[in-house]
Amino acid sequence: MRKIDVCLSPELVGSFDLSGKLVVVVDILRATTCMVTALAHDVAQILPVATLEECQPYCQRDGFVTAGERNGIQLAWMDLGNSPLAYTSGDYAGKTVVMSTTNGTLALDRSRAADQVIVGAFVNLKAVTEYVKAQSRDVLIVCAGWKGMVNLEDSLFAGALVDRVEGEFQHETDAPLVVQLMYRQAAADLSGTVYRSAHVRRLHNLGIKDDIDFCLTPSLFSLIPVLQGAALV
Ligand code: 3SL
Repeated sequence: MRKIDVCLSPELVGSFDLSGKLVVVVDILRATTCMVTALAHDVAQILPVATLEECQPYCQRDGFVTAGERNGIQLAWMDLGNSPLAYTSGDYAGKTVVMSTTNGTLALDRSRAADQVIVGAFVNLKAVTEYVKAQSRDVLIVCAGWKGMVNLEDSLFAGALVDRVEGEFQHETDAPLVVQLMYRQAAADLSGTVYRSAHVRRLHNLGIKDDIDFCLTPSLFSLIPVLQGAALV
């Protein structure tokens, strides 16, 4: 039977053997929701980079858009912050988005040794569930968390995914059961639960409100970003 496990923080990725695995990277608020939304609105590709130094050289380059944040705040030289709503107009169709965020792009960077890396969010949960069920590899869900710490919203997504593939995967450690139990407890009022999280407080303190409900909307898109070389497509 295939196995599934959950890595609750990018700091723990080194404890897992990624070889042969399908890794699902998740940063609900807001990086992976942005990635799904951007590609669903026809950006050509996304180059996720862990550091600002890797991102800045693309500034003002034809065909490129720089995007992201540190501590939730867009850098002055970036074209875009980290709001998924920025992509819904389709204004960036055909562009390459070079994205660097506090946790999400770091989690992706640390997952590169996997057999395949895909991007999950509530906005593509159904598609990710179907993809995970249909393929033959063991699965690791990598939660971006916050600066090395566990967070609520990514753990809840992991729990939702584990719950939906129940019976088809053996749990490799107790982490899948931990997040599944947490998700089942929260499922009746998922957004009410996420609104109690530290990151919602952080975003509210920055005046960011609309992004949160969008990020919690289930299965808006059927697109699954896949890492191919350096780019998400
Ligand atoms: O850490 C990240 O990758 C971001 O998604 C955080 S924020 O929501 O943009 O603050």
